[in-house]
Amino acid sequence: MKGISTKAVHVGQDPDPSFGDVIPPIHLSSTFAQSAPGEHRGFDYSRAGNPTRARYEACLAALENGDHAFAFASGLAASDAVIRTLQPGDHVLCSYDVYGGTFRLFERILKNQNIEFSFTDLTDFAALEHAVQSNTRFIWIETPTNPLLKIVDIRTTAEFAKSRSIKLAVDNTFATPVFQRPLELGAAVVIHSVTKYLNGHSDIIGGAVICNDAELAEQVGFIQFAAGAVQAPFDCYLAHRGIKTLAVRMQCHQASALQIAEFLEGHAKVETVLYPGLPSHPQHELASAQMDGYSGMLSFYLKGDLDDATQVLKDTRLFSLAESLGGVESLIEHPAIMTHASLPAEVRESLGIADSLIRLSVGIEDVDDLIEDLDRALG
Ligand code: P1T
Repeated sequence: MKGISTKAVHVGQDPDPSFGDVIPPIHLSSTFAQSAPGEHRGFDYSRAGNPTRARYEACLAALENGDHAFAFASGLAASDAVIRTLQPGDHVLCSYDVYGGTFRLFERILKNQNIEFSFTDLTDFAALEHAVQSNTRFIWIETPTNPLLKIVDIRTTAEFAKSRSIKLAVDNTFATPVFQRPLELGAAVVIHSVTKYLNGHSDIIGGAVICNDAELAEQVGFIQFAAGAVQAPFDCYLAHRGIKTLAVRMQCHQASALQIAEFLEGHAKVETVLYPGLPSHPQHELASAQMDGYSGMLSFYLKGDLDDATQVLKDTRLFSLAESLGGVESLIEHPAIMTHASLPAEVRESLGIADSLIRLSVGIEDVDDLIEDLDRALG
C-alpha cells in the first residue's frame, strides 16, 4: 500500500473477524478477561493497549511512513511525552514561532523539571548553529509555523541535528502528512495535534507521536502507558474515521486558502498576507520544494489597529471567531489575544504577532461564500 489516501482508508480497517463488520467495532472496555493469570489475547488493560487505539495508531504510523505511533489525549500531551524522555540538565532548542500552548508547556511546566529550553528563529540557519549547546537533545520546530506561516528547512535542519547527535522533532499539525512527511526528510519524531486536520471535524481533542527510532519509541510508549495520557477508544474511532477523508479535505482546504490569500492580497484594507502558497511569501520556493501543498492556514495584517481587527473578527458570519484550526468549518482568530496570549508581550512584538494580525483556518465551504463573508467584514 503506497498512496496516502489508500492508507488513510484501509490501514487498521480490516474487517472484524467476529461478524465481518466492514467498519470495525469500537472496543470501549477498560479491561480484558484473561484465561489464566497473564494469559490474554494481546490486551489486558486499556491504558496499556486497546484494540481500537491499536488500529488507529497503525494508521497514524502508515500516514507518516513511521514504524511506531502513539495516540495521546491531546497534542500537548503528545509533546509532553516526547520531552519527558529527556533527563534533567538536557536542553531543547525550540523555534520561537510555535503554538502559544507549546511555549507555555515548555516554559512553565517542563522547565521546572530541570529541562533547559531556549527559543530562537530556526528559519535562520546561522541562528540555529549559534544557539545549539553541548547538552541539546532535541531541536523542536513547527513548519509552517503557527501563526506566522514561516517555513523551516526540515532536511537541512535534520542533517545538522544528526551531525551533532541531536534529534529533530517536527510538529506537523499545519501541513499534515498529505503535504509534508518530516520523517522522510530526516526528522527523528513527528508530533501532531490530531484535534486539527487529522480528525478534521472539531469534535475531539487528540495528539500523536510518530517515529522510526526504536529506542525513542520504547521510551514514548512507556510514558504513554505509565503516565496514562491516552486517547480514549471512542475518540480514536472518530479520529480514525476523520482520517479517511484527510487527503480530499486537504486539497479543498488549500485550493480555497490560495484563492482567499490572493483575494486578500489585492484588498485595499490588507497590509500583507502570509501564505506559503503565494509567490510573494519569502520562503515560497522552500515551501514548494519540501511540501506537496500549502495547507489551509493563512494570516494577514490589516491596515489598522486593534479596534479595526476586532471589528473584522466580530463581523464575519461564516468564519466563526474561535481558537483551533483544521476543521471543515472556517475559523477566524486573533493570535495576540487568543492562541498566542501566553507568549510574553515583548516576544510577540519581536516576532510580529501584532494587534493587526488575523489568522484564518480556511474550511471546505464554497470559496465564493467565504470570500464574500471576508469582503463584507473588511468593508
Ligand atoms: O490543543 P492540542 O490538541 O493540545 O494541540 C496543541 C497544539 C500543538 N501544535 C500545534 C501546531 C497547535 O496548533 C496546537 C493547538 N493549536 C491551537 C489550539 C490553535 O488554535 O492554534
